[in-house]
Amino acid sequence: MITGASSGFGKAMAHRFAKEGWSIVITGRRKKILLELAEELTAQYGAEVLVKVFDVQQRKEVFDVLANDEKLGDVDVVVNNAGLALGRDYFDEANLDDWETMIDTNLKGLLYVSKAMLPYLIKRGKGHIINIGSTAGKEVYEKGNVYCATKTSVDAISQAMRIDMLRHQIKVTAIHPGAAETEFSIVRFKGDASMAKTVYEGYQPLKAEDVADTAFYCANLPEHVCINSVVMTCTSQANSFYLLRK
Ligand code: NDP
Ligand code: 8X3
Repeated sequence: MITGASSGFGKAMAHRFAKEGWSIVITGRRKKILLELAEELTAQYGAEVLVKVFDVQQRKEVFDVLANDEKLGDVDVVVNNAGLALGRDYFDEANLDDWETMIDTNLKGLLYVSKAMLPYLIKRGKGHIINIGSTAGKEVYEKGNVYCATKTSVDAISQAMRIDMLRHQIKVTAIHPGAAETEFSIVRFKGDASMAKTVYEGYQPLKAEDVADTAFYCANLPEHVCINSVVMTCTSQANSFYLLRK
């Protein structure tokens, strides 16, 4: 099951897993896009695809859609990918609503989805949670304040989950990508596509497919192997601070 499958990393993961014969559950808020994607995946790969539409911020909605659904009983891997940045502003100038949306989506949404899905994995005594963090959770940068805080939290929660899930033998992996060209910056800059484009100028950023490949690799290791954490950047980026533009 992949959250945020209507775009970017999640969509690329849906393609990667479906192509390799996995049955998948794709989720997000944009129903039309998800239904079209499901059709495409079935037509292209013959994949079995279930669509679940919900907003990860809405606690009741998440549990209403995900809990007690026998169709979700055999989910092996949950990828907590849905997330966003909103704005790039100094702390004192940033918008409180943006902050709340990032916290509610990137942190609380991940907690709700995990809590709703874990009973299925625990019942089967195996499974895998893959959380998408960010290099923004590894080094905090100027005007990144609350986005960086949510991704630092994803890192901490992933470590905590791995410890608490040990007794259930459930794997927890955190993948922390650097700059990747998806809808991410268009969302961050609230539809300003030219501003978003400048983020990726002068270098080759990661592609969504690169992150999908990594998630696929982590999800396909032998039962006794768990990749705990991956930090991945394009070759032109070393970390949040160092990016080589030509
Ligand atoms: P995109 O904007 O392309 O995709 C984001 C996905 O998240 C969409 O499918 C969107 O679906 C979903 N989403 C957002 N808010 C909600 C919500 N409230 N409820 C349900 N789904 C939601 O961005 P990316 O693919 O780049 O981002 C995916 C993840 O990767 C995010 O967590 C992001 O923070 C992280 N990341 C991104 C990097 C980048 O440079 N691109 C680098 C490092 C990490 P819908 O709108 O249909 O709800
Ligand atoms: C997204 C990468 O560098 O915009 O998490 O924070 S960055």
